[in-house]
Amino acid sequence: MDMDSNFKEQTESSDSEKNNKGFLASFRDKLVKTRGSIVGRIQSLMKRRPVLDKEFLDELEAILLQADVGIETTTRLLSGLSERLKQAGRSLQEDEVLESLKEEITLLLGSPEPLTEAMEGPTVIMVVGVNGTGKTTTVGKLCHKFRTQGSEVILGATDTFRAAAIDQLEIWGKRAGARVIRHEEGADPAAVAYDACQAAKARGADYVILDTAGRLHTRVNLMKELEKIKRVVGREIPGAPHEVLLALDATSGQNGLNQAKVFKESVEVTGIALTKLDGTAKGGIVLAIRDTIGIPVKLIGIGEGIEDLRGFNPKEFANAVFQGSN
Ligand SMILES: Nc1nc2c(ncn2[C@@H]2O[C@H](COP(=O)(O)OP(=O)(O)OP(=O)(O)O)[C@@H](O)[C@H]2O)c(=O)[nH]1
Ligand SMILES: [Mg+2]
Repeated sequence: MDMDSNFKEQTESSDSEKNNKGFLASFRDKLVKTRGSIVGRIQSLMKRRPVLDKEFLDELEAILLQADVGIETTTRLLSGLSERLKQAGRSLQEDEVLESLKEEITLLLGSPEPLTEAMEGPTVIMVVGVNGTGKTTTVGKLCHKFRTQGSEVILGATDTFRAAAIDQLEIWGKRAGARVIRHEEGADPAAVAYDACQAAKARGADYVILDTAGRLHTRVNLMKELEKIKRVVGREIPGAPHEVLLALDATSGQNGLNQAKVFKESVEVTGIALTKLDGTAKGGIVLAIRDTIGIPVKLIGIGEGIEDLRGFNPKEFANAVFQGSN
């Protein structure tokens, strides 16, 4: 099964969300902290000020800034709402406010962006990011997702910096049912990537997912290593890597945005896997990333379990956080 149908499935599930309350409810539960922060506070603001007026916008601004939405994005959201207020020529009521916010947020986040797939041969996905952001976990979850769709996956243990990293990937490979290509600790990561591509071609695998190191002696070394892996896989498989996913910890706020800028400049990140969204009361980073960095959020991690990965769907996200406002 190809990757398009994988993500189409998720998009469809959001389109038919009325028939899919269970899925959305569990999604909302996972996002309870995000909601507790932005939406909980917006809802309590609306109870106090049930109309969208100037004072409402001032208070909303403070809430968004505190939730890591960032100044640029907050300004854009507020000007969108002010515009609506002007056009209406009157104060807006609670349901109109919610609807407007949902629409503005969906607009800001754009359309869902599926993972890019190879025209033919295996699709190569590199997962990059600083240490501890959730790279290996994301690789494991993504592998499981593909496996449950009947795809053949090869994992590459290109984080050779620590032996434990290789073993950790091996465990995920066993859980998800995928072969792990590994070398010794300290081996050349590009050689592991090369072998993973060879193995994928030999077995006719659908995907190669590479787990990369988050920490090296210096950032320059790390970026050089990632560039070398990219070059090597590009020689082995046309168009590879098809995705360079940056694992970004949703709890890292402004720091996360800075990481995204650095990685974007060095290794041409094609998408963000935003991890630990379940563990933050500041989900505003979702809005800030898209708006200020311009890289689409493609996946979100909402827990430590193998199933806790979703394709990111802006409309679904807006609906989930604005619970009860369909
Ligand atoms: N709650 C929660 N925890 C997560 C999520 N994703 C990863 N984690 C946890 O974050 C920790 C670090 O995850 P790893 O996958 O090892 O991170 P990494 O980027 O590979 O780390 P290094 O290889 O050391 O750079 C682990 O305890 C994971 O269980 C998520 O979406 N939600
Ligand atoms: Mg790791």
